[in-house]
Amino acid sequence: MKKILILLLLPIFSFGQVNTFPWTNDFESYVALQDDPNDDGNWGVMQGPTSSFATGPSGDHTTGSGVYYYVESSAPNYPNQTFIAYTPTFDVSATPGKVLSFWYHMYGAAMGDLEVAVIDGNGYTVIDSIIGDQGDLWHLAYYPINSVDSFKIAFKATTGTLYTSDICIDDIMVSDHLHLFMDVWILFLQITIQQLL
Ligand SMILES: [Ca+2]
Ligand SMILES: [Ca+2]
Ligand SMILES: [Ca+2]
Repeated sequence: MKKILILLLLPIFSFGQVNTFPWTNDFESYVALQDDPNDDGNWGVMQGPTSSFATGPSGDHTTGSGVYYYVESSAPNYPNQTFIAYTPTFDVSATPGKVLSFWYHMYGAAMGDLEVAVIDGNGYTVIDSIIGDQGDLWHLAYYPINSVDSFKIAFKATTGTLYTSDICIDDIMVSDHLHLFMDVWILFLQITIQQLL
């Protein structure tokens, strides 16, 4: 009887589900996302510039000297090679509002694209495609998430036609609107103070 009970409870306490928010990954602890084994290669962690000229950031987004997550586009990783990474699964059944936010850096003349998708009970739903050269700076992306029970996020990077297509992300957060608002407000204050000094 005990064994049956444990088996029945297993799906409820599914291992690896995140249910405390905000959940963040700034990659400073080298915690990778989940790799898709059926694509063309793997995302990796990187500190400082990537190995090629005219692509990739000079540093991460968190501090400038920290760690970010990226797809290296140098040979043999172009053209049109696909790299998929997944977040953990988030149990949001008790969370009233959900927001995905992250920072991305997609600099390079031959830049490919970054598809962001939600995987939940309704399947795989693309929520954005960021396409082409975005300049040598980090950009904030944020999306409301409508999933009701649980979901995970897929980051699907596809390299472009040459090696100038490094695709990078940092400071991922799954949160409620309030935490995102606070983070953006703090960032705004930091930028304003830097400009005043
Ligand atoms: Ca892979
Ligand atoms: Ca970082
Ligand atoms: Ca490279």
